Amino acid sequence: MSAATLISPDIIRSRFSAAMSAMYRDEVPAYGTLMELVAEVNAETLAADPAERARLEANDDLARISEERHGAIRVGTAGELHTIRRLFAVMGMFPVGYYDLSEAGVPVHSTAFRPVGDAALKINPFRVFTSLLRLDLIADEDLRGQAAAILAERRIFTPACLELIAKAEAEGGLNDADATRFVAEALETFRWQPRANVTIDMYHRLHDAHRLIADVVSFRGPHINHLTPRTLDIDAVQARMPSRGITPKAVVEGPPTRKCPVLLRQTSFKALQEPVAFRSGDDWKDGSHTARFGEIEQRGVALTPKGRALYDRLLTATRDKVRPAADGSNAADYMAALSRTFAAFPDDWETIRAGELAYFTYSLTEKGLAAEGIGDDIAAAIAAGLIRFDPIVYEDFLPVSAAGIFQSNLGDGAAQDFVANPNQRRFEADLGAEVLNEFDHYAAIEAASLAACRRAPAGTAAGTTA
Ligand code: OOG
Ligand code: NI
Repeated sequence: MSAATLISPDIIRSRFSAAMSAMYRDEVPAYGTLMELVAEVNAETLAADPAERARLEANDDLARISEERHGAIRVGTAGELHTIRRLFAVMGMFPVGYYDLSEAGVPVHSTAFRPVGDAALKINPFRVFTSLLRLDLIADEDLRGQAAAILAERRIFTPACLELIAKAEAEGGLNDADATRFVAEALETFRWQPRANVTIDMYHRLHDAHRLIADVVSFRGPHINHLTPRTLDIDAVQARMPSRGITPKAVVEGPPTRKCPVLLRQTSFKALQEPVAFRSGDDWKDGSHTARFGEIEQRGVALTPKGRALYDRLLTATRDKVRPAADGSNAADYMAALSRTFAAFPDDWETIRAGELAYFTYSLTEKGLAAEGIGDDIAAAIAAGLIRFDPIVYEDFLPVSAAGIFQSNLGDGAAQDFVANPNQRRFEADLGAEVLNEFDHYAAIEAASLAACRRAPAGTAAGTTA
């Protein structure tokens, strides 16, 4: 009986991402400007390319093409991470992937909470890149203890939010009215806190240890630090940002511009300096903090481990030649070197597919539906026009790109040398769940599509039954 009144987690997620978007545009006006620019460039791209427009129309909701795809937060303790997992589960968002950013000079490890499966992604693709601060990587033992003590005191979830999470877990979901309350209460966790939790002296000590530590420890909650709409032409948005009075980061992260897009390209406008009041006895003292920015993303095909190894090799080779400078002075050299190096990555779909560099979904053509099976040789079945293949979109993140986004928004010189030590076990213990391995997930989608092609009864297209 009561199950009939529960509403879908996908709907709660849609309401939540719309509420986050409105809150963030309100809090960060430059983000609203970025959203306008993205909508303008997307409209131009669609007008100039009717074939792309038709393809998108078949697969996506064109009216929502410029909406947010992801946001990011940074939490401070294992307990916070554990509860945030439960909060996102109410909205059908589950941890996918493990990203160790210590390797890239940022003292966090992360996952992405996201909808899993085509139907859920289509209803609303919003995901949240979530990082856990690693105080264990901080050398100063005294400061480490004080930071841990400050974090232990704070409560980042409202009591009503915790109650509604427990209710959703106990009853298998939320009804409409509870879902509305849940979205409002959950939003409080992600809201900007203009009043810091610490004195300005403590802020500076944390900041000197690492800017990211100051960003996490100094505040009462894990403010959303960026939102990211989807663009159909990231190069155009990057180029036009200055004309709108916003400063883009120096380079676009990820692969270069290609005919066959792979993985994920992303860029952002630089984080803004914002006024913050710091504790000073019973009073407050004015200061500032730089944390929040806006980002854009453009996604391509998910790569297999073999394709990803090639991608990583080419990216490393590029960066060995030209390391992108934080001030952007060698940005053009870097982007040119990236394009040159990536000439070694095949740029037509059949070569990419045959080389097992990326994941695809397979489906029967009209001819395939009418045929007596497709045989064992996939390449032959494609050549004979029995099956077609379409790229599976990469829905996850890239550690080197994420580190580039972190660094350009934490300020110059934010990278430090940490002993790289991925610790997925520890992360999963804190999370209270295992993360889904993204490669396994894409491989399973591909395998299921091939199995469906093989299972289809012969002569389906002609209307006969097996
Ligand atoms: C997260 C940076 C990573 C992305 O798009 O790769 C990220 C952060 O700054 O907290 O959002
Ligand atoms: Ni991001």
